[in-house]
Amino acid sequence: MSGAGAPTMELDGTGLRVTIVAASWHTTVMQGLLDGARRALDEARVTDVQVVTVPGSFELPVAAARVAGSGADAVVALGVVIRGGTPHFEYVCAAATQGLTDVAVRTGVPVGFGLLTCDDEQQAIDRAGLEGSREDKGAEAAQAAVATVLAL
Ligand code: DLZ
Repeated sequence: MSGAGAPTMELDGTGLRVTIVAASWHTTVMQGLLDGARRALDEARVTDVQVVTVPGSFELPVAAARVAGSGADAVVALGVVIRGGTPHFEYVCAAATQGLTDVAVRTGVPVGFGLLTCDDEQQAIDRAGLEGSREDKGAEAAQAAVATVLAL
């Protein structure tokens, strides 16, 4: 985890089943998020990891709902939305964020929130766990999902 007040976490997720649901837009940034999530799950000793790929971030909630209802202990949702010239950005971000929240609360299956909502591509790169990135939000989302499973 990074940022002021962020916790350090030693996680043992041995035996957990975790599914990553990943959007496809902005491939370089998505690859960074995916690599970070996988690395964090590996460090947390989670070996049963599936990846489900959907077209865009708007589709993340339905994928998370299906996965959460199919026996996963936790879901890690990854996506990147970059602001354009229309209000579309706000709608996709709001739908994905509220939808993922609803899935977690309704199913009781923790959903790690690895959705980057950025004004431009540089902001996304800075947070994607790529070489030169300041932050690794894919890893953080994976750690949060596993930590929440272990806490409950
Ligand atoms: C249509 C669209 C646009 C313009 N931008 C993004 C984006 O930056 N990130 C993302 O994950 N998805 C984007 N999409 C696709 C929508 O999420 C969705 O897949 C489509 O509206 C089809 O339902």
